[in-house]
Amino acid sequence: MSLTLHAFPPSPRAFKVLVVAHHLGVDYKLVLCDLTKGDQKSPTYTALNPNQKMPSLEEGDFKLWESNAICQYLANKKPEAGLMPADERGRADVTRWQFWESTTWDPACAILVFERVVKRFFGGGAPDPVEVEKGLQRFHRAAGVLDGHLKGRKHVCGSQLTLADFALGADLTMAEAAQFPLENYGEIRRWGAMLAELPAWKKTRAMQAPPQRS
Ligand SMILES: N[C@@H](CCC(=O)N[C@@H](CS)C(=O)NCC(=O)O)C(=O)O
Repeated sequence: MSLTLHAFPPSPRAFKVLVVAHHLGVDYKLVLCDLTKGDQKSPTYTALNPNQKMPSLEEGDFKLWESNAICQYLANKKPEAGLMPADERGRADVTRWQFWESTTWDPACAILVFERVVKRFFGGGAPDPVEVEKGLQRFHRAAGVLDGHLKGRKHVCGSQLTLADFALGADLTMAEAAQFPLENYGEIRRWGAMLAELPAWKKTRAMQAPPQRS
């Protein structure tokens, strides 16, 4: 049965599911959900995902949205790759970091991405200094947690690469464009550099045309 990913590759949430598919070697068809054209609001797409947000997955009559759920679904197709550990505590650990990504890390990064990248990309005006300040505060709070956790660990969940690395690492694809203040977070920079060397990472990065600076 063929698997379709509806995604807008420049977005970190799309990057997350695409990089996992590439790392696992899962065959998929990409249907561009072009956010610049409002594809996410079309009646067809809304029937697939009533949130009118990408990414979404379709496989036969099965439809799934929420990027971390999609990543779990993909990982379960190739359990031998170990992106989702087999043991209960290992699974809980990965899931914990996926939840933390959705609730804490991504929302912090997203403020800076919106103010410094998305607004310019969509002609939405200059960054709002109040929002940028809020984004910086949240970023530092979250980055302090992640950086401290990564000390002494090669990957987020220890010695093995898991979905947690892909979930949390996806936002780093915006680090330069959104000027994430990473100077004092050497562990995040070390871990991000390791992720950037993965073949699947390079392949997915190549699909992420950088937003044009105006
Ligand atoms: N929690 C969702 C977030 C999805 C999301 O916010 N997608 C954004 C792209 S970065 C979107 O499609 N935005 C379109 C819109 O809000 O109109 C996930 O991880 O899948």
